[in-house]
Amino acid sequence: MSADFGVIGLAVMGQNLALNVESRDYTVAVYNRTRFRTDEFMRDKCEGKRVVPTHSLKEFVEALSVPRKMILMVKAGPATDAVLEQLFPLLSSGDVVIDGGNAHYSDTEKRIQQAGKHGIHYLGTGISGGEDGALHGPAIMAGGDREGYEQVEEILVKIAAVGPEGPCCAYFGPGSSGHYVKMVHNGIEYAIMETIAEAYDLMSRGLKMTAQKMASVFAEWNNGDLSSYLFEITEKILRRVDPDTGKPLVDLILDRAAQKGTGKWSTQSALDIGSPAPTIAMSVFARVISALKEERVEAQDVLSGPDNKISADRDEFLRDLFGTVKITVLAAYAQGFRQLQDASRERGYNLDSAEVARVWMAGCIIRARTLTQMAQVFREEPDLPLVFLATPFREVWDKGQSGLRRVLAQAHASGIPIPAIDSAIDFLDAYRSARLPANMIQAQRDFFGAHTYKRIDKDGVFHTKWEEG
Ligand code: NBP
Repeated sequence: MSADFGVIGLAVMGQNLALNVESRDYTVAVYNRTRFRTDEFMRDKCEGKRVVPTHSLKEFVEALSVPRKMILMVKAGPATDAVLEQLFPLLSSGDVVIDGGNAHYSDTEKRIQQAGKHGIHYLGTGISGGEDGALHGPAIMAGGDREGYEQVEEILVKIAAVGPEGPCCAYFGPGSSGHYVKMVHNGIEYAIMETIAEAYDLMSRGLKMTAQKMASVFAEWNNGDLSSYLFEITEKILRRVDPDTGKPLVDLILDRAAQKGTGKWSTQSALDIGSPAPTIAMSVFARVISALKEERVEAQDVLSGPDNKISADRDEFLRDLFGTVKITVLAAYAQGFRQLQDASRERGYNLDSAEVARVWMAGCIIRARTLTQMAQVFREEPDLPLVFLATPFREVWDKGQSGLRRVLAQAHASGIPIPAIDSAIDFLDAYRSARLPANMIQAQRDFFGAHTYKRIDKDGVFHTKWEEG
């Protein structure tokens, strides 16, 4: 049987994506480095399905109809290089290779060049939605070879999630644009997760609320303006009780979060291109600090601080917190979209922000109701530098900022850390400041390094001998 499509890598994402493609009436060839995984997949999940198991890359390539179309769902980095090194010589000019892993965009650029030497169409493609999304419909962010995309578009569109504005799949532009969009998606994901964690901390440690009560708050928020996947799962997490202890399961989970790959890369790239993404960056650093568990435990007895109790009226505080969380989540999206625009200019991606918002509306981890409004805003003003400047989002700021400032004061007075929330207000207060203290920084730079400065009252470049006269 000649297969329409191939999947390389049968861990959680590859298996589910293969089943998704098969369910749309395609025959799928599959290959995994470790044979056992392929055999197990065939035995447990593929009975009666049009899935062709193969046990070598040569066999895999021969099982595909020409021009061959395939997706790699293997670990990003050296594992992907190892597969491609063996795969490219087996392929023919005109074949299409989609890298669906979370590759670093610079690796994607390099691989596009390598594929080009073999006449292969290479698509660096972000796939978001985790296990469930891969099976039922992920968000698909493709980039790279346009001709290649046209050959696989039908399949990708069919397997994608369907959002309020159609299938969540798009070709974003040349080079590594698809993987770059996915990377920033994950940066935003980090920031929203951190914001939720901070709100949970304020309610839990600050207001001493039970998990069930907090779940009800998240349910209410999820029914309103914050309606989104991450808020939905937070309610479910808070309601889960550990059968062994009868305690909320979340309370029993070690407070140490991993950070690697895309969230970190998103921040590194923001720094490289000079794009302001502090809320995303602080979310990465929050995970870095969380990993210092042993040090934190020791420091608790060394460094004094308040008792974490928030003594505000609970209902008023929760009302303020709702506005605070809305602004912080919006700051994460605002910074992410801004980074995409900056990167698009810098790297020639030619990204369409409205289309990015549309693809993120369903299937992916940061799907949220607010993205429909964001797509609309970007359609009206494609080069809008910051979503807060558009009326619906400016109103979120206008309505929520006094409450945010109260939450901030209470959190700091109680000693509960809120790095994402803090960074959001600092970012917005800086962005709306016509004059910032960078004049002092320029003076200092000129003082110790003769870096020169410009003046606000006359043209030219100036240097002062600060120690003289
Ligand atoms: P993993 O990222 O855990 O990768 C496991 C797969 O890579 C297995 O098939 C493994 O084969 C293969 N592999 C490795 Br490791 N080294 C290899 C090598 N040297 N040669 C050939 N194959 C090798 O799997 P995943 O969680 O399914 O994710 C797949 C991709 O999708 C990753 O790039 C990931 O970042 C991305 N992604 C994951 C998610 C998610 O929710 N998990 C979401 C979105 C994107 P083996 O069985 O022989 O070890």
